[in-house]
Amino acid sequence: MRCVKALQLTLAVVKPDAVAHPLVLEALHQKILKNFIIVRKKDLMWRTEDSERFYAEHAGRFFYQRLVEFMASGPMRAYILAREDAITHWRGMMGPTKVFRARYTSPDTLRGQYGLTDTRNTTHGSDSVDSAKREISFFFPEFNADEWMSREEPRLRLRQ
Ligand code: IDP
Repeated sequence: MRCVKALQLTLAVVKPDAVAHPLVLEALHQKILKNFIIVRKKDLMWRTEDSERFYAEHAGRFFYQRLVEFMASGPMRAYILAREDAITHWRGMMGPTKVFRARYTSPDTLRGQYGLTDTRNTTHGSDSVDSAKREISFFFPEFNADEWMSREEPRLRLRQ
């Protein structure tokens, strides 16, 4: 019997700058399909209040207002993704936060390839197990992660 590590869930968001460009959105979607099991997918748009709530930890930082307005400026696409080490894998695919750094040190990452500015940097990804749990509930309040882990995960893991 093959023995593989348990699948992990993470939240991935394609931000408004990338959703606005159909070819970029499609390229990101294809990369996601190749690397992850897509558990849920949703297109949505935030109100400013949603954006403020989601990024509350950054309140007071110089880029906060710009970030909050940008994230509520157009449609986004959110995914719940699964694979082994999904959190680290997606963060690695995204690349560094700052676009200059991404472009010069990690040109093959999503931000290195498609990022426009430090704010308009294509994607968001949870950075820990706790934040994945919280952020999945934020975007997909109807999704029951515990139930998915007990019912779907064992079946999907064996297919890997
Ligand atoms: P992350 O998205 O790589 O996890 P965080 O530090 O959590 O980075 O910042 C959240 C978001 O805030 C970033 O993705 C980016 O859109 C924005 N941001 C972070 N640092 C800066 C900055 O120095 N200038 C402008 N925007 C920033």
